[in-house]
Amino acid sequence: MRATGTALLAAVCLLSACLAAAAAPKPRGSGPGDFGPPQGEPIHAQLTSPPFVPPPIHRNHPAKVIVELEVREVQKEISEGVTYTFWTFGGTVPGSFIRIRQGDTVEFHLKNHPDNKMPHNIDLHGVTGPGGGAASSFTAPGHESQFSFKALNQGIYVYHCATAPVGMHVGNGMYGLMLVEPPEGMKPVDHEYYVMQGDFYTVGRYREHGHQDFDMQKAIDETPTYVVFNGAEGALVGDRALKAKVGETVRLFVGNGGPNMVSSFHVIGEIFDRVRYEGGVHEQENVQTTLIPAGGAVIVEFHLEVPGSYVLVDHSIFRAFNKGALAILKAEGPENKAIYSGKEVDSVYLGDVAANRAAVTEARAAQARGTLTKEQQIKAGEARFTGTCSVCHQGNGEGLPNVFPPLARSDFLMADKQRAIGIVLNGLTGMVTVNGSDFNSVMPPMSQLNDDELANILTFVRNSWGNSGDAVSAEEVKQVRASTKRPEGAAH
Ligand code: HEC
Ligand SMILES: [Cu+2]
Repeated sequence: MRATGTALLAAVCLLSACLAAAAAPKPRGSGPGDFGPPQGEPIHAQLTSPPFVPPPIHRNHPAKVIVELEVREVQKEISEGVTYTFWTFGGTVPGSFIRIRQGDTVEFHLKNHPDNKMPHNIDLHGVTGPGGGAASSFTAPGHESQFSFKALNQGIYVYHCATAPVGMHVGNGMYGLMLVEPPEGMKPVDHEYYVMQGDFYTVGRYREHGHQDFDMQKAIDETPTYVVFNGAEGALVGDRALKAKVGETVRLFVGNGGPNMVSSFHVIGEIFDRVRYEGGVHEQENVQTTLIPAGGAVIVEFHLEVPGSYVLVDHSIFRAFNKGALAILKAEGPENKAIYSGKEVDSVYLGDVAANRAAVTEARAAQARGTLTKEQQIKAGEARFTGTCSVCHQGNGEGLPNVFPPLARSDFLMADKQRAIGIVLNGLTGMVTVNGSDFNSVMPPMSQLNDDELANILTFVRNSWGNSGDAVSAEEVKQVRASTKRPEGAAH
């Protein structure tokens, strides 16, 4: 009985879906579209590196489009002072953006640079055919493969390497996006940008300096060290932030390379006017957070009403603040107090991500050379103090009466260097007396900071606002970390 009821219900639903589909005009370019053989001279596709997107296509006929993509294995920074060997399509993570028109015939050339160590291939999700091109494009270092396909379906499609071990090739950054425009083109907007999330697995901890290798076990366990946009923590902040002006419309092509994580993509302070979820032709409106599966992509559009920093995050929020999944879109222009009263979001949300990276970079380079000075540590420490400690102890180190003790001219802080290191690593609870006032509150352990960060922060704190003391070295922090116990649940 039950089964019959379900079947009946399904039949009714199917029927109503059919009716609805018949009533609604089908968007042009939806469904497979073969508009005949390519016309005119072959066109060489203009590919772009992220976050840029090739210009819109103004063509009213199908063409033969030649795409040349070169695989390169490159060493780059994944985070400040942390290098990683990325395997890339075109030298960047994500790979070069490909833009074609529905019905185009693509002659695809995959080149594997002779300096590379690995064979590679490409599976384009926008290709109709076995493996999305994978079998036809297997290419050894120093070789080139060629295959052709007709782009039957419009949409935004992920491409990725599919050479075994597939997870490792994808996990090293081998993915990108291909846009197949509908024949009538896309609605013009003021800015189009290309953003793609990916998760990375390194042997060392988050922000552990030096060169880091791929960690297969972490990848299998799906415990990423980094989750980032465009291949590196901070790839789209500061000078490299996406830019727009108040009054303009922005279209983001957002992909998720994975290999493992699903993205809860959100822009802090914006509402997506339109989302082509899953990259399909249907639009959802007024969306706060959109899900992007691994190996999937979306197109989001919004209009900028007020100036400020809009923060792109994976709203699985530890990834944003502790693994790097954070980017900035900076909108400039006049305030509109009727819509928003104003005040920067930067200090509220960004913390040490907005830190003065130059100071941090300089200190790290000096340390590598063995010439790190106290002054360099102070500058780098100040950058990290902001947003890490300042939320409680305040930017001027004065704390808040009865709640957060002062660090400025703190007798307690300056009395014992080892103890101060231990407090930051392991937290502090119970009664403390600072400059004659009692505090009985809780400071959480901050052991997620690495030895250099902690050493620089404490060097800054012990030499600011009237304090003066010697420098704290990363070695000292390392020793305290090894010889003390952190509370249950704290980072190591
Ligand atoms: C979430 C709030 C919070 C954050 C963030 C925080 N602290 Fe604290 N801190 C406290 C509280 C509360 C106490 C006092 C704990 C108690 O009453 O036992 C304290 C105590 C201290 C003390 C000892 C007392 C003093 O004033 O000398 C030091 C040193 C200190 N913190 C340094 C830091 C540093 C450095 C950072 C950043 C790495 C930091 N704290 C981040 C809340 C915080
Ligand atoms: Cu590969």
